[in-house]
Amino acid sequence: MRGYTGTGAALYVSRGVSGGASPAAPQAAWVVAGNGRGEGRAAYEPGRIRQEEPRMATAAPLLSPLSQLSRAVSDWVESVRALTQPAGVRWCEGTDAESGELTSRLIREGELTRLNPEYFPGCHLYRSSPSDVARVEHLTYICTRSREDAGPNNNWMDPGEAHAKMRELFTGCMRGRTLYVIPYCMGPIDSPLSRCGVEITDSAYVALNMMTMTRAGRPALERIARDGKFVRGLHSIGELDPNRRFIMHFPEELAIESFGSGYGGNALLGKKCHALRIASWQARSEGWLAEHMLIVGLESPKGETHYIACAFPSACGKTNLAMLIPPASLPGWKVFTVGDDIAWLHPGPDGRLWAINPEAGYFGVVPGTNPETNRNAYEMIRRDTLFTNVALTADDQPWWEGLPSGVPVTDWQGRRYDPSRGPAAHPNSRFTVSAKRNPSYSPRAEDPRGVPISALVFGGRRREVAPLVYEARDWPHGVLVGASVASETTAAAVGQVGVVRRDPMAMQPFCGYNFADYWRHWLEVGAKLSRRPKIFHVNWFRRNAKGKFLWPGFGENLRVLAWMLDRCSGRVPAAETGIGLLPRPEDLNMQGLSVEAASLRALLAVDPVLWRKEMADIRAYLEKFGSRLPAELLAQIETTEHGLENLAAG
Ligand code: GTP
Ligand code: SPV
Ligand code: MN
Repeated sequence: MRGYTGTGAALYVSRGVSGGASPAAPQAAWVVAGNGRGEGRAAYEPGRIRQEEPRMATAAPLLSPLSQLSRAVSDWVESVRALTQPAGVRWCEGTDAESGELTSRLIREGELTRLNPEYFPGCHLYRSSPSDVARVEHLTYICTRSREDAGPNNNWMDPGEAHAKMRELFTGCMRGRTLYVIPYCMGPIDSPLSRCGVEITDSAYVALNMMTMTRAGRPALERIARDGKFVRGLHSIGELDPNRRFIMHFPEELAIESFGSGYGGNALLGKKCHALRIASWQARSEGWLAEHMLIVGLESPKGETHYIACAFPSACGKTNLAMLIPPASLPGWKVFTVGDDIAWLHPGPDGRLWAINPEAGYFGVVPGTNPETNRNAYEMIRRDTLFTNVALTADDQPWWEGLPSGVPVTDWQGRRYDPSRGPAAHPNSRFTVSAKRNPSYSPRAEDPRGVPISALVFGGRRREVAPLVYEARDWPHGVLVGASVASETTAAAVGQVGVVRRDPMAMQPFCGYNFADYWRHWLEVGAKLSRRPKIFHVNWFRRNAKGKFLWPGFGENLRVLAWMLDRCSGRVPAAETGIGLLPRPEDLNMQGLSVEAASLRALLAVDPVLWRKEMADIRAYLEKFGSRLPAELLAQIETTEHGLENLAAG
């Protein structure tokens, strides 16, 4: 198909190029940036909540062509066109009609399969290349002038060398293909906390995903034209050859170059590449935090609402916690999702931390989703959802491990299902769906100010050591707790599954700079806040000797969150242990839940022997960061070690 650059240009009413007309959005929270034409300068009106992002009218011919909105963007597109030599260029408007058109095209070309329209209306299946099913951390690089700025936590390459390598791969790589230009905004389109980017890709599947996952299209490009600043993300699927695959980040240039994968975080550049790796770098210089966190609102039976943000590593329960359904035995609680994967946290003028979700959709783990674990998620993905790498039943319904019914006949690779070849759905199979399909979507998710955060929660997937929940002594100790997160690896990244590794703040794969500098930045942000959130650590994944989970998880996790809110409001005391503050058993609401007393004891125990070993391991890990490691973290380790000695003695 030919792109539509230039076609019918005579019909458009040109408003000229306004790129770079106004300075970047101001940092002071809540002030809505002007648009360079004297409009929209008003300060944020409290109480006014946008339910809908502005969608462009369908009368496209009356609007200027996208290619004329921003000179900086069109110059870049032109240079990429010359390099990659596509058959056509298509600028994405971001309308539903356009998504429909892309979908039809992918169906025609045999890339998408329409799922049973009776049970799954508007749903489709995409099968990725079998060697392209997850993020590739070993092929992901941070390219900064100084190697130390990337830190021991990242793969590093010299920017000149990386550009040269990528240039070679990108040369002529889009011949015979369409080049899609996707302008996008991460965050509510009118929020001063949002940031924009443009992804160029030769994958219609990636374009389709980006249109669900971000606020993509004309409004984003209009904002870029006003801001004059955007992240450049260049992506090509190349030949999908794992040996010619690289995900390169140039934080100093606000640029991303990704080649050879069409999957998730490797290819949807607004997500991990921009909203975490590049944004974390920007956030450090601008005084905020870009984190791998869900954001959820909890309304208690008394009508008190608190927002919390939680960082768990990939495939460790963020989407599920963000969409939690309160158990029947905890009547009166309501839960609202603001975000399920990424949070941008800004110190507000009131001394609190305010969060926006930069994303507009969910790219969620499919296996395990069922009416028992999460009815909302299960219902959400029954319509207008793009499935990647699930299995099929005989009547073209999607199927995955963890469903209570249905029989898979075709596996995720499109072969006749044979259990001896492994699971029917890939363990990292995903759904892409608009956040607006979520029955518990918070109206505050569109609030340009974001939401105020009462508690930050770190967590990991650990069969042992880490108790169900504990509270950090204070912010600096909370930074140590975050920096010490360890978790079993999952199918979200290529590599061995189930191996415990350090994953500080759940950001090991995503921090765009040296962790030592990042922890220092965390300490500094905390010092600036006058109303700091409390910091907690949770572990829903403790197991007994037989390998069975000790805690029921999912909706029942609300009991733990309720205790945190009691702590935030100063309603209950807590038990001092060496590692932090634990609930007294009587303060966890266990009404209507049967967990054996021995299990609960194990869940709330701090074993001094295991923990001394754990602290030695944490110390050894942190010391790898050398002299850049903030001394405050070492001091916090010492305090904890001391506390553990006393615990052993006591
Ligand atoms: P990413 O999208 O990769 O960042 O994952 P995520 O952190 O959003 O994880 P998600 O909520 O999708 O859960 C991943 C897997 O863990 C799924 O198979 C869930 O069913 C399972 N899971 C989530 N929450 C719990 C829990 O509380 N207990 C147990 N046992 N399993 C859980
Ligand atoms: C994760 O791995 O943390 C994800 C999926 O959320 S991906 O978009 O592939 O990064
Ligand atoms: Mn994630």
